[in-house]
Amino acid sequence: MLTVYSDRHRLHHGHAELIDGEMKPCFEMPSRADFILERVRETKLGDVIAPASFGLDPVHRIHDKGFIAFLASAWDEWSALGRKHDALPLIWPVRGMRQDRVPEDIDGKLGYYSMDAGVPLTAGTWAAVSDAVDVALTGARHVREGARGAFSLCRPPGHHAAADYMGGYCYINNAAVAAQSFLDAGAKRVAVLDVDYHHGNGTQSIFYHRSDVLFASLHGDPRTEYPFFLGHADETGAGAGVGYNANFPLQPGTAWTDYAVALDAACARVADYAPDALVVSLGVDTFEEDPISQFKLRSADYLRIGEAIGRLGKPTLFVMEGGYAVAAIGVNAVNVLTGFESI
Ligand code: SP5
Ligand code: ZN
Repeated sequence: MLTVYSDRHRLHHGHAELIDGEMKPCFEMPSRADFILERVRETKLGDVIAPASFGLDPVHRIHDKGFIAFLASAWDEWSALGRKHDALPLIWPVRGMRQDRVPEDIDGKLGYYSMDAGVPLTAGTWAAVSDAVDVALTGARHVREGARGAFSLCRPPGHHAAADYMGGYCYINNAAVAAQSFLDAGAKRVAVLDVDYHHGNGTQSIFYHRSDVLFASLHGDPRTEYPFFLGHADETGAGAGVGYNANFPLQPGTAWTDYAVALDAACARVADYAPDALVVSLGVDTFEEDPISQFKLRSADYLRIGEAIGRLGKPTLFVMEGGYAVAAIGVNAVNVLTGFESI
């Protein structure tokens, strides 16, 4: 299987995130991609290529233009004030506050265009996120041209980013932009299967009113897990999208036996939908040693996940999302891909 990778992910390296009341080094760090790439090479998964450039048109098919312009200029606006640390939001427009006016000040914009403070913006963030979406689009093009599967080694991840906000280490929703690119090239239906530990709130909200994308997600139950405010089982779509959103919230401590039951149910939903293409939001923060998660999957379980996805028999693009047990991230992510290829 082909891997698409850009070294420019490295330009995004946030210094700290707020966790348990402390500013701690970001769990989402450049070495994550290094370990995955190393494992891709070690296992001889296939060629590794650099992304092509697609420009912003495919990004604007999913994201608000004002939001993307904000991402592109935020660091300049921030650093022009003489600020040296990463840009972080500090206020959000919650219930009853105005959502219809975009502030002119950078502190206001950061809050307007974010859902949490887990998205540090640095001098290199825009270069990295704009390359990550090209990585996703290049993988999608390879699948469109006939590959059974491709791996877009995106960093930073994307599934918490919605049309007009960033959050949870995510800036541009790489998987959503890739899914839309299949539709724009003629696919009638695309499924997104999200196996990251956290609910893909961004992807869900982007496609919630649409029937041309099925979103199915397995994740920690939002009653007790981030992102808390989306991801419940009763969220089944709205308007034309009713019936095209499927959430499988799982309890803390979930290990393979229970996970496999939910995975089979999610895969059955994908199979019933009969998509022309499948995008997998591939997070491996379901691992038992993940530092911020509560599931108990083991490395061999990722082979089984890949096999289940392979049995769907669909042209499949894997888009990298989360996974913070850095030393094991390569083995776990590539196990999904080799499991897929073994079918
Ligand atoms: C792409 C992705 O996986 N994003 C995840 C963002 C999670 N951010 C909030 C993490 C809160 C963790 N709380 C657990 C603390 C353990 N001491
Ligand atoms: Zn995650």
